Amino acid sequence: MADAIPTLSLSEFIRAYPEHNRQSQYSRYHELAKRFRSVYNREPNFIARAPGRVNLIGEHIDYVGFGVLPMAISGDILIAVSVDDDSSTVRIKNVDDSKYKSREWQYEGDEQIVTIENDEGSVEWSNYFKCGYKGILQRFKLFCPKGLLCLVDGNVPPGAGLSSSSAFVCCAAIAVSYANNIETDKTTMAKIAIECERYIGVNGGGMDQTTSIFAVTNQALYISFRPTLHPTLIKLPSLSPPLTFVVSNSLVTSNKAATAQTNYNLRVVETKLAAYYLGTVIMRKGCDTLWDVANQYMDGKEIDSKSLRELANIVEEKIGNKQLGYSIVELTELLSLTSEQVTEKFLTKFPVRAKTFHLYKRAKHVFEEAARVLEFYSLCQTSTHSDESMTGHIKADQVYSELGQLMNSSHDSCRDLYDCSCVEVDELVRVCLECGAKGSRLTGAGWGGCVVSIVSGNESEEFISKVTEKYYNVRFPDLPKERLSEVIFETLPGAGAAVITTLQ
Ligand code: NG1
Repeated sequence: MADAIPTLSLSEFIRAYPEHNRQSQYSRYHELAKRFRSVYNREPNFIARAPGRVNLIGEHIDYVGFGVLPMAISGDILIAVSVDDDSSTVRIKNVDDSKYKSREWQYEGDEQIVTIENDEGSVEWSNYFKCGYKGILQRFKLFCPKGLLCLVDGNVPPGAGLSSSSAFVCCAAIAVSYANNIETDKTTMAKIAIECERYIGVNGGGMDQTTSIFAVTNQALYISFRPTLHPTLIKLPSLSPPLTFVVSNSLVTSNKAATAQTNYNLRVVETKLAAYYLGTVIMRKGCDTLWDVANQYMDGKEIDSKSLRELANIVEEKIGNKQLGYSIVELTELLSLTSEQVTEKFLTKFPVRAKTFHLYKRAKHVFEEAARVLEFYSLCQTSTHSDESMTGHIKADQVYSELGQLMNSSHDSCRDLYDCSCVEVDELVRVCLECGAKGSRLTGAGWGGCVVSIVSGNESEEFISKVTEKYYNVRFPDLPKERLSEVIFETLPGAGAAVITTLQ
């Protein structure tokens, strides 16, 4: 199949990891297989693999329908699997079995297998696997799925905005489909993963799963979602000095699923309320998403950054910046709906908790952030061939500065308009800029997690040591030195998901 998830031997796949890292990755796969043998007393049939991602720009706009610009990182989830033809029992274990307890279930029909209940404040880890399992069973109508013995190993930090949850869901979906001899293409797999991750209770977008599945080494992705899911591989500008991205973890963990009602899902609702309202005032008919507002505003023509900036101005004109947001009573007046209609239309599918809802700030962020993504994308397209001549240097400075400014404005907007940053992340962004980053911003859902900085390649080592001194040594003086490379690291665009069929 042309666009299927690649199935490769380890020696073919290992080239997808950065060179300095290949030997340790090779050992990691072999170590996983060895653990598998000692845990299950048999050989794994294959290892499924899916990476996390870092979003370069375009935060909280995928679920609204606007394009985003992420790339995969080399951190990933591996699931070693042995297929059991004689039963329908699924066993999953984690190499870190002190933190993630072994789980087992017998297939008895969809409803039984995926009772995905999260306690407030925590999420059962195996639920992410169950999302992928249920997604594949439902989509391909598998009534007699194979039994599976699985061992999971991951090195994407959880709750850090690097998409560990989607890497796990994608990896599980790929493992279950491969084990059941299902042939499918990447787009179908990405759509399944996007939909089934919502079983966890987060009304998420599609950026993470699409990146995990479609990524290609050394290329970032521009992903558009409307009218259809469409990832485009893009080359980052080849500048002199070379451009690098450094990811640094604030070490504030934010559990998106556990806080969904007051954070992530609430933001989705606020953008929907804003879309409905703007639709009624601009087009006389409420819209479902802010992308629909833009699409109708453009009368179906391509949405460009100029029109998105115009829409941000329309937000200024039409929705007052009501500091405290709108209560439900105020919303009923604004939208000319009854409170039952507001509840039914916006607050039922994924319940949220809020006294007031912010329409102005969320809509303004979304339109401006969507414009920034298009501007970043266009800079990447026009500056991939600068040379090392003097004009090349001048151009490189300019490109660095323009990309950096877009990233900085994105962070300011996440902090001030989308309210999805936190004190530590803001401090880390400030420190990164002081230490020489050309631009720096939170990446992923926020409320903690990681920051991504654009750094000139020949300065990245110095940058990392300065940030270590000013952030980690000050806030986390007890952090063991050997953990530093996990919490701050330079990253190149990594490869997407694969199935490793032999360890040769
Ligand atoms: P992370 O960083 O993985 O929590 C989440 C969403 C994305 C996107 C970003 C914000 C999921 C699975 N992931 O990412 O779709 O909306 O937040 O830009 O819902």
